[in-house]
Amino acid sequence: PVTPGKQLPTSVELPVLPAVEGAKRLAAYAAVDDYVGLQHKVIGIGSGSTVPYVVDRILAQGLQANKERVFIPTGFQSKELIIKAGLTLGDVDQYATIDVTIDGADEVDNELNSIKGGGACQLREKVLAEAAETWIMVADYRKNSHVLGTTWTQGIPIEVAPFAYAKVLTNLSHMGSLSTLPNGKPGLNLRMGKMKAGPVVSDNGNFIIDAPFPEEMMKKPVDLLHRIKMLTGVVEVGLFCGMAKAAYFGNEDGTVMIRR
Ligand code: ABF
Repeated sequence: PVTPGKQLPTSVELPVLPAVEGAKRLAAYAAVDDYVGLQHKVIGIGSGSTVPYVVDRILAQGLQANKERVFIPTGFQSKELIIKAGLTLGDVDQYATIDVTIDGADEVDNELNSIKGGGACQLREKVLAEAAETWIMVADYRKNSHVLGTTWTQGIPIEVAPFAYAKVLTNLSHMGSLSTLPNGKPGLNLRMGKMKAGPVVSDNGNFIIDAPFPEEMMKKPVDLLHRIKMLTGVVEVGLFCGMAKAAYFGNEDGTVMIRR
C-alpha cells in the first residue's frame, strides 16, 4: 500500500533547502518519526546524502541522551557521522540484531526492491539491512520507480574480490549485461575513481563493477540477484529484494510518499 502526501508534523521552522535536499530531509525526518523511538537500543545508520538528515532528526528527538543506545554504521561515512553527532558508536559484529536500520537507496521499485551501492557500501549495507528487525529506505522523489534500472541507468553495483574482477566481468557479459547503454555510453564497467587513476576500492578492500542489464532482466530482480550472487568472486550485489518494511520518498511539494 502507498500513503501519498503525508505532511511532516514539525514544531520548528526548518531552514529552506533546494528542492531535492528538502525532499531528502522530509523523507528522513518522517521515517525517524515513524520508526525510531525510545524503546530502540540498537540503530543502524546507512550511507549517502539523505542519511545525515536521519541523524539530524535523531538528535532533535533527543535519542542520543541515553548513552546505552548504540548506533551501527554501514561504512566510513556513517561512522564519521555517528562520531561527529556525539552518538554512541557500535559495530555489527557486536550486535548481530539491530532494532531499526534506516538507509538511502539509488532506486526503489513498486515491490520495495532496490538498487543500492552507488556509494560502494552495499556489502555492509546489506549486512545491516539483514540484521535489522525493521529496515527502512529514505530517498527523494527521483528514486521512486516502477522497474529498477529506469532512473539508475549505470547498472547494478557489484562488489568483487579484486583478483576475480576480470573473470566476473566476462561472466556478467555472458549473462547478458549490456556493454553499451542506449545513450551510447559504456555499460558493463569496472568502476574507476574520479581521477581515473585506479579502481574504486570499497571499505572492505574490494572493487566495484557496475553492470546494466536489459529491462526484461531488470523486471525480475530476485532471479537476477541470485544469478549474479552465484558468480565466483562476487562478494555482494547491490540488489536488495524482499528486505524493506517501507520506503519514504520526499516530494518537491513538501509531502512524503510512503510505500509499505
Ligand atoms: C547509499 O547511498 C546507497 O546504497 C546509495 O548508493 C546511496 C544513496 O545516496 P543518496 O541518499 O545520496 O541518494 O544509501
